Amino acid sequence: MEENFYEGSIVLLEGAIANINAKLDIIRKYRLINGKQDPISHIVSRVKSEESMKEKLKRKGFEVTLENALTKVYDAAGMRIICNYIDDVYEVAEMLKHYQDLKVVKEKDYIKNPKPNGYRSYHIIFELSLDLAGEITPVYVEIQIRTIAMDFWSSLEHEMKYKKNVKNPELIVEELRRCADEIATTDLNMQTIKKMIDARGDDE
Ligand code: 0O2
Repeated sequence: MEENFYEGSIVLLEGAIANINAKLDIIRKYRLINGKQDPISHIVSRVKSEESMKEKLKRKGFEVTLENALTKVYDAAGMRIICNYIDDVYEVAEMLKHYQDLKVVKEKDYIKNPKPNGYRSYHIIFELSLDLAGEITPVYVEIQIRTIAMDFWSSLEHEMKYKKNVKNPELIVEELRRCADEIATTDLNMQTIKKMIDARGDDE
């Protein structure tokens, strides 16, 4: 289905995701052989479905065209990097920013500035200069970096948003907001405990 809408550009979108996945794979392995901890728990990626892309283009007031999907909306290619700890989120963001072929187009820190509903995540839109045998082609990739807990929350909230005829929506929104705050506190506590464990190891 996606192939029809994105036409040949699907190769660029999938290629951009594969390129960034390969970069991360090398760093993760290199860190491990050098005795450093892996800041990433797991990575999920996708090319935005045709239906979801068309909906987003309309929502943002753009004409539904392939050109607009590739240049006006930046998440046709999307990756989600899930980390154990909050510090890891920022470390991964910095790691990616060091690549010369990745240019930051937009950055949003919804961890320091959560959305009113409680959504927390670190978003970066990169423009990847994809080298096609000397022909440099820019491709946008949206990378969302968040903790396991933030990701768990986000999945449930996303599920609610897209479900029709939900009973007690106000109560659910309020409960989700409460859980988001609890999760934020737990993330901070887990980070502190982790630091305490690592500091003890250094003394020995
Ligand atoms: P989907 O269906 O998940 O793909 P803007 O920069 O504001 O012009 P945009 O793209 O709305 O444009 O930026 P934003 O706010 O950074 O959101 C990008 C993506 O982050 C969304 O894509 C969601 O995947 C995720 N996101 C943002 N806010 C929320 C939220 O409140 N709850 C959840 N669960 N996810 C959120 P899409 O295409 O909107 O949605």
